[in-house]
Amino acid sequence: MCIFCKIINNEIPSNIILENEEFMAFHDINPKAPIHVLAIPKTHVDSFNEVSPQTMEGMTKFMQDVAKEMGIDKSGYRVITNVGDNGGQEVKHLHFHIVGGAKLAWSHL
Ligand code: IU
Repeated sequence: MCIFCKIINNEIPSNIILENEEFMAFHDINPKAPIHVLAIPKTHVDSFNEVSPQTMEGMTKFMQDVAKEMGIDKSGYRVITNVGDNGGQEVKHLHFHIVGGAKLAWSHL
C-alpha cells in the first residue's frame, strides 16, 4: 500500500485540515512555504495522468474549500501537481500542493 493510502487509513498519522468521503487535506511534513497543504483523493490514483474529470470536479471544489479553511483564498496561493520523473513526483499517489501564506517566487521554471 502506498504511503498516502496509509495516511488515509490512519496507519500513519497526519495533521488533517479537511476531509470528506472522497478527499483529504493535510499539512505537508516538509513545508516549502508558511502554508503548504496536500490535497488527495481517497481512492488511489497514481498521478494527474490517470485522474478522471469526475474526480477533478470534486477535487476542485475541495481545494477551494481548503484554501478558505486556511484563510488564503483572498491573499492568493498556488496549486501544483507534479507528474512523473521530470515533474519531480516523489509520491505516486495523486496529490495537489496548495501553497501560500507568502509572496511566492517563480523560481523553478
Ligand atoms: P511530490 O510532488 O511527490 O514531490 O511531493 C511529495 C510531498 O509529500 C513532499 O512535499 C513531501 O514533503 C510530502 N510528504 C508528506 O507530507 N508526508 C509523507 O509522509 C511523505 C511525503 I513520504
